[in-house]
Amino acid sequence: MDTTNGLEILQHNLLSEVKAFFDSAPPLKDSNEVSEKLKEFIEGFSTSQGDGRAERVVCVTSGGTTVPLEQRCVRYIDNFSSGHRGATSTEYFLKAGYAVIFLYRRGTCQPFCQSLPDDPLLEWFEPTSESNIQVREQHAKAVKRAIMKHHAAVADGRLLKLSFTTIFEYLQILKQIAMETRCLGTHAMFYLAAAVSDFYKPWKDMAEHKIQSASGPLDMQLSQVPKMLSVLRKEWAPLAFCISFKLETDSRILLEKADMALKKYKMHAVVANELSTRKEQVVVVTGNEKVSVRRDKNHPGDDVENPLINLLLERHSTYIEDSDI
Ligand code: 9Z3
Repeated sequence: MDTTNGLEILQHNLLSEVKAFFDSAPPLKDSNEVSEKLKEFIEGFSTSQGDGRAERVVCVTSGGTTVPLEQRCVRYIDNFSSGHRGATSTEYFLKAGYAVIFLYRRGTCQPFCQSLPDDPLLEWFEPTSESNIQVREQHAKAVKRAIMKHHAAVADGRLLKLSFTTIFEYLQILKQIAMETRCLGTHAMFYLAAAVSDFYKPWKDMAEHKIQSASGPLDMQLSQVPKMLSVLRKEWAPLAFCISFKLETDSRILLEKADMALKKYKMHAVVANELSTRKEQVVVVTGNEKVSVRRDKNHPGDDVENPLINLLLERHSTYIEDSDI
């Protein structure tokens, strides 16, 4: 078997696995609505804005996917991701003039909510009369700021939020986004910060009802989730600028694994982060550099996402310029 032939077979196998994944996944409940929202959102950015160029649109994925263990799901496998990275990055992308499709796990961090009070929601407010309420004075500034910024981004048509819970929903919506943003060519970016399950139980092999404990210890085999990053790059959005994340808990293997992911999935950049230091420091790995990016500790409240997004914006600009030649 020569190398070209070998690669073709691998690619063919991957595409069959991907097809099997989507064919057997439970259909997305609001697929048409998602599609309509995407079309409407992207319409304004794909056409000429004076200079005949598309505007820049980034899809930020955020939070972790769940893996249901039963069709009428009682139990599922989850992961730690809080969605902080995705939500904070969204704010910086918006600030830089990008339009953002924020694909997030329900219940995880949202853009502009970082400085909101930790108190339970109902304790932010107090009644002023029988029928009126107001935000408590100590929270008023933070709440007003968050609401105004969020409202401005959505009302300007620059922020579209789509939610997922399961691995099935996540990949189906990601595919829809990729297909809809193809018209933006190199001006589209994928910033894949969501923590995506590597293993899953195919829908057709899943128990319909709650797994019974009376049957003794549970021995369950999980299948590997097909490597969608490859498919995203090659099939769904071949011109988009794609950034994936590599997470490890062992810093000794992190950069090597990020390098492997860069080459294997043909990403434009891989952001390497270690679980315990992920809010302080990341390393951006590209074909010819490894740039360490740190949070500026001299500026309280500054996040590592600030310098990270600045660096990626520059790389995206270079990518667009180089592709225009
Ligand atoms: C990341 O590495 C993100 O930076 C974090 C952010 C999930 C660590 P938080 O949501 O954390 O702010 O709490 N995301 C990607 C993780 C991932 O699943 N990567 C896959 C891999 O490592 C490739 S898609 O194999």
